[in-house]
Amino acid sequence: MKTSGRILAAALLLAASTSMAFGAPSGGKGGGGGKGKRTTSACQTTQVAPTISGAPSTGTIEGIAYSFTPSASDANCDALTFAIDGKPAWATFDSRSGRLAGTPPAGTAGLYPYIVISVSDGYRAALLPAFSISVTPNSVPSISGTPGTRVESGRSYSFTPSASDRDGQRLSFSISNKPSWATFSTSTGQLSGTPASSNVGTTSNVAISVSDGLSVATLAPFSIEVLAVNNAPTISGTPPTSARVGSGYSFRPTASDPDGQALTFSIANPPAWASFNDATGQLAGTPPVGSSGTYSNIVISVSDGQLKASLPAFSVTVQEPVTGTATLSWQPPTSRTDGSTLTNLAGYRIHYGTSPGSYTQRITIGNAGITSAVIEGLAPGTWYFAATAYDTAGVESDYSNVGSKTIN
Ligand SMILES: [Ca+2]
Ligand SMILES: [Ca+2]
Ligand SMILES: [Ca+2]
Repeated sequence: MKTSGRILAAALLLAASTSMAFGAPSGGKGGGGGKGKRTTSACQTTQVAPTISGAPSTGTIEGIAYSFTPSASDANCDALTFAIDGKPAWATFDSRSGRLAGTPPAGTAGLYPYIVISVSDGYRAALLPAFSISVTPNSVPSISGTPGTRVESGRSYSFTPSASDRDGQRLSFSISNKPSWATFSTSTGQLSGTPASSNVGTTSNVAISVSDGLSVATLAPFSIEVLAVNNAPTISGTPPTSARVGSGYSFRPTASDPDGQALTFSIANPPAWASFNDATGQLAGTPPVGSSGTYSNIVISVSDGQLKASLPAFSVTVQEPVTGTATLSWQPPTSRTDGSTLTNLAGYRIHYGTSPGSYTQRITIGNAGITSAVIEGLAPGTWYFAATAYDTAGVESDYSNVGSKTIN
């Protein structure tokens, strides 16, 4: 390559010196042998050599395109053809335009000297001074970054490496072992996506590489673990806010966990008279005598072992038991249903209950001379009362009219 460059350059120099030594040929010969010569009045008839000029770049980098096209003209409008000596093997040369172009591949770094581009009009040649192209080695691109290695399902993940190339070459990215839930940009190297709960697990040996077209650099392989998201349990329910001494109190919240985890319950500020079941969340008990008052800031919570949910704080007010009394009075019967006189009246029975005609309670008054009674200990509600009379033979009358009283 270099040797042949020297020979051709010398030959062309000889041709040039010949032209200079002997001067231009006579006008009679002008255009006689010129192939494709244009015969316009603007073209000079006295044959002269073509001219060539241009300043070729003298350096490039492996992988970086090189191009040079000289300027050439001929005053006689002769068709011009170009030639080159010392052409680098990685370049091509166009004899019609004189363009030298190519991209030196990896491994071609070095000096390409004695490149001579010439132009000929078929009679004479002109040439550019010999030049060299220095091809410098490609720099491997660099890639860096610290990718995230864990992501919760349902959350977005994104990682973009930093990459650069000292030679300014266009960079492209590639990936191996890409997670199925992620997408990858070959232009930016970004790995991104949102894993679903079905993607829970680990993808190992994820490797992102960058290439400048000649050399590849790879980021240290990493793993991405998709973690199952734990959702908080839920708890609901409306606890009764009042209780009564001697009456049972009970509340059990409704709770569940979206992930199906086992739940445990806890309570803050439980009333002393109640017990709490940490497996069911039930708060239950009977306020004893003397426990009336307000029990505040009771908080029932549920936990899945990690996350907790609580009901709003509530209070339970324990009230004294309410009982009422009813005072009944009646008039003793004096006759039987057949009209005969009643002579052996023995006593009365008071029947009562919370629905008329259906009496669950009964008291017997075994003295015909008593005509009134006070019934105590009646719980809140409406009570209905009726009286009967009975004689010494045990014969009992029908119910009297019904009286009622509402205990608040
Ligand atoms: Ca010419
Ligand atoms: Ca490079
Ligand atoms: Ca959970």
